[in-house]
Amino acid sequence: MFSKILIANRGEIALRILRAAKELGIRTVAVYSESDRTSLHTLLADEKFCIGPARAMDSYRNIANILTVAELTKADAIHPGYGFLAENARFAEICENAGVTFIGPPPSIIRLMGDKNRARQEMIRAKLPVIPGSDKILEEIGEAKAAAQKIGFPVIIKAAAGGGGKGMRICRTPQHLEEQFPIARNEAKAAFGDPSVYLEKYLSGAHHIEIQVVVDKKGTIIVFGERDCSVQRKYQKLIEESPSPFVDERLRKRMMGAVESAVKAIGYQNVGTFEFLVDENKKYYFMEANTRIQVEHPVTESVYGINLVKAQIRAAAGEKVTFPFELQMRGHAIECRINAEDPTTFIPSPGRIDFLVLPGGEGIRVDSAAYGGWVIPPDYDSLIAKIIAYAPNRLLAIKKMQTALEMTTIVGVKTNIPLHLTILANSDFQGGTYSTQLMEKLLPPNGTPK
Ligand code: MV4
Repeated sequence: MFSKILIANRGEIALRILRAAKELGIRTVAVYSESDRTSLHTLLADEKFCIGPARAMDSYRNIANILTVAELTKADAIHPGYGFLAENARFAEICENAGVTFIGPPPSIIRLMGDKNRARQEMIRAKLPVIPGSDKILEEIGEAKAAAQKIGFPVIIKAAAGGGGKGMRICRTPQHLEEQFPIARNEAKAAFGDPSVYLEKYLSGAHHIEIQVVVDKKGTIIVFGERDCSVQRKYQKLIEESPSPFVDERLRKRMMGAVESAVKAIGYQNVGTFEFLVDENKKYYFMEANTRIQVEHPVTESVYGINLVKAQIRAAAGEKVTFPFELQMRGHAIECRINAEDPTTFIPSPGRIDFLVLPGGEGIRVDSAAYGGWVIPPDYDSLIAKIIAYAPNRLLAIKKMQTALEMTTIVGVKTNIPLHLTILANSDFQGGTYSTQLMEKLLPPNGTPK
């Protein structure tokens, strides 16, 4: 096992990783930017180093500075968390070359899955169903129109270097595609330094279902039951739950089996998430794989009673990942992402938290690095807390979440708690019959919540 790990992240996930390391008896090194001097992860780590100015490019994405700290502190490993350098294959490679273990999959796997079009082709080879698509990068509009004609409208343009929804555009007609195609390429070039885009058939009213895996270096493959992430706004997940109210035992087993085949086919290692769309007929299609620990991992931890970050660290250290009980999904977990933002305009609301009361009690977990008096810097994402409710069944979990949100008091910054309460009270959400269309129904363009 490692003696010391460097946490190359900030906020709630840095604290989450710090706790896991401490439980495993591993010393921790925090790195922080100039705007994070008073952040909790730096205050609680064994050692801490400022790695640069607020701008992520100069600090949390600054490979040279992070590796300098790793060498200085003789850290055995680096945990990248999510975002920042978590899916940077070059960073993983540089870590390994410097003799520091990158806590994640090998660079080749990160690179493969980072190219969303290549990942699709690889999954076709592994015999997974994928969404009908162009199956190649489209360079010019003629090619794109021909591909769309074959696929059938509506289609969705996706950036090969993207993922997580960035640079995606839905096109309902050839005219629409003609207009959006150059914009999408420019956007992809600006956002990812790569204009490559491809097409997929756009499946409306589907369910966004993802499957978590943990693979150790001894050949153990652990596939977990699903998370439902259909509640998204502008491709930002808002609420996740496990199990999915839409997935039955038969579908779960089929999807878990498909992911196990995929893991074997590509030699996947460490933690990962395979994202699928599932249509009304319960047909599932691979979309993309994420080679990191995800924001929503706690819902899986809750229903399985395990610690995925500890499992991830053990896997990276070469240990066999085992649990002292039989793995089975029990009860129901829901996570709400609390963002410091205006609940109707979605404009970020950084600033000082004047007063903070977070919920607690049986079945409530809060993953947050926020505290009263903390000044939320404007430089990073607006996630300030994840509230996870766990109960014996879905209705009890919803009720527990509603109670927790009502008892949460955040003074000084605006939050999306009112939006969460609107979603939780919605009859499609409560009935478990919602799909990826829920937020469009709930928030008509430029309108106020229904
Ligand atoms: C799609 C899709 C429908 N068809 N791809 C969103 C995040 C990213 N990881 C993939 N996403 C989607 N990809 C095809 N071919 C639907 C989504 C999607 C979604 C779309 C609109 C509104 C809400 C959504 C919630 C989850 C997934």
